[in-house]
Amino acid sequence: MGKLYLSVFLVAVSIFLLYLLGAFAFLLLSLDATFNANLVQEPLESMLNGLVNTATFFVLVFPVAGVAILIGLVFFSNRQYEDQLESLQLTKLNPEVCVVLTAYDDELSIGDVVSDFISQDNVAQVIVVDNNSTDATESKAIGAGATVTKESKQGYGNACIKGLREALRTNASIVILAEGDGTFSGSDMRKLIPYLDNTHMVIGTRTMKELVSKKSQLDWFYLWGNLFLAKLVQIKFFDARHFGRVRLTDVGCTMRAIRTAALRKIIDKLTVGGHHFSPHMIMVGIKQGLKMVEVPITFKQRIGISKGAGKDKWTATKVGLKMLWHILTY
Ligand SMILES: Nc1nc2c(ncn2[C@@H]2O[C@H](COP(=O)(O)OP(=O)(O)O)[C@@H](O)[C@H]2O)c(=O)[nH]1
Ligand SMILES: [Mg+2]
Repeated sequence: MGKLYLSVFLVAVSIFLLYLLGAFAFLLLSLDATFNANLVQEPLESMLNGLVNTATFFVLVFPVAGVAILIGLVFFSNRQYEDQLESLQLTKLNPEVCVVLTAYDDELSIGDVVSDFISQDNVAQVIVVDNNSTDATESKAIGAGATVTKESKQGYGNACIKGLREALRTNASIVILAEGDGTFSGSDMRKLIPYLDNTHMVIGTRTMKELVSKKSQLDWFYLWGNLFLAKLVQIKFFDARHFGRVRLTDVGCTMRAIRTAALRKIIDKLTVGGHHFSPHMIMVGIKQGLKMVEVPITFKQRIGISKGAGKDKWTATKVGLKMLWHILTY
């Protein structure tokens, strides 16, 4: 069904683009015709008139066809629509939370980040995944009260998967995933967790101007790139009524909350070890039928040196292209 939606949607988008092209041509030709009205010879004038008529056809017929298709899509989607709102309320009032933090040579930040997350309500354990750090990441994390687990397979995704697996061995009913680089705030857990009452996973989005530090790595390049990829995921899992089964604006935000039971359902299907893990986890979740929403969270300046997309524009482009390919082929 997803494929059908996608095809129909792509046809509708193509029609709309053709319409824009037609409208543009119409505009150009009308201007041209007016401008040249007194100068041109008759044959040229009649040719222009013919073109203007063709353009009028484009302008009138395509929007009507486009709107008709979209109405049909929404109608069809409405008929397929089942009530999504079901209460998934957590059984316990104060559910136990396990926090997973990724870390790769993050000695400058990891201590403070662990202290920040560990001091939040209901946090039973903070697990730091040390991905072959050569600095004092491990000792700083332990010093601040975290449990450190090692992942020898290099890569951001490998680190995330290892941490999520470890979290499943605890008694927690909620798992929070975040980075140990100081960009995320423990207090944002309070923004994510309430939505787990009605969903299985809550993904952070770092796109709100009011919540993102100007000194953070998110300049226009990252924001627009993320937005583009996020909309692509949305289109891939299209739903005409809500414009996608999940509304997304960010595909690179590590911070997210997931119910342990839902995590158990997807853990063996998480296979991406690289930096394109974030959209991978979202798509695996959607495919497995997890309900999810995106919620705005804060994003601060990174402490220490970025080894991922935040390193430079070239690295960001490479990560973006990997994400693009993965989204298209998943
Ligand atoms: N780049 C990278 N990051 C890793 C790796 N293993 C774990 N990480 C952690 O994954 C997170 C993302 O990396 P980071 O350097 O912050 O990239 P950025 O968020 O794109 O700037 C950080 O918490 C890293 O410490 C790895 O092999 N490569
Ligand atoms: Mg980071």
